[in-house]
Amino acid sequence: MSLDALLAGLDPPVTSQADETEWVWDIYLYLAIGVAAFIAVLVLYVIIRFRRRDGDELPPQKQYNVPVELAYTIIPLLIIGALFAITVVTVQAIEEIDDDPDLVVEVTAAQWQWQFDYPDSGVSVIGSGEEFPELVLPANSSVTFELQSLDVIHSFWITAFRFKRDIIPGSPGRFSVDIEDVAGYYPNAGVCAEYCGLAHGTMRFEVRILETDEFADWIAQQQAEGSQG
Ligand SMILES: [Cu+2]
Repeated sequence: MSLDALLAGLDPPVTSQADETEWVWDIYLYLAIGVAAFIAVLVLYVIIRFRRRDGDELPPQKQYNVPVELAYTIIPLLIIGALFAITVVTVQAIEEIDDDPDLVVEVTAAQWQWQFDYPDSGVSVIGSGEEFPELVLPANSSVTFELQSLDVIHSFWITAFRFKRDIIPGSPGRFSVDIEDVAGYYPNAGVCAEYCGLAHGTMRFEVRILETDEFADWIAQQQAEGSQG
């Protein structure tokens, strides 16, 4: 896990897309640390080396220094160009939609609750009162999420996906992820990340990632409970 994720106490990434996002984030982070350290060293050097001494005149004054100016123009341009290219390539990869995923989950957001529908199996999960709904997903699978809002703008955010997407009423959205071999329970993973009214802060959900056969059992159990009710 990267340094910033460690500091922020985030769940580790659970999708290959999240790994890519975190990889890009780490490049920015460590480059920024490197540049800041380099500048700090230069500033300290100048402060000490050229500090005013008793009786000193001003040091020799120069108007320009072509090699230095070229260096501090070209090097940052190269860095920014590289970051731009890395970002564009990664964003395009992350935005790729899987039209034939292992699982489709329809996410419906409304003030102030989440509903998760599994259209292939007719299963539906919705939160009730104080209880957060649980989004159950199979490990080692591709999942496409279809997002819609019934009222205002919400934002579907699973921190372990390192990804969030606004859900705008009247404008359904989609995104795909490849979930890795990361079966586990992530109780604080799901959040609405767009202020959507009074109870926005309680608009959360839990995430549980199950092994393939456990997921099939869970679906069967939900179907049985659904047909009883
Ligand atoms: Cu919301």
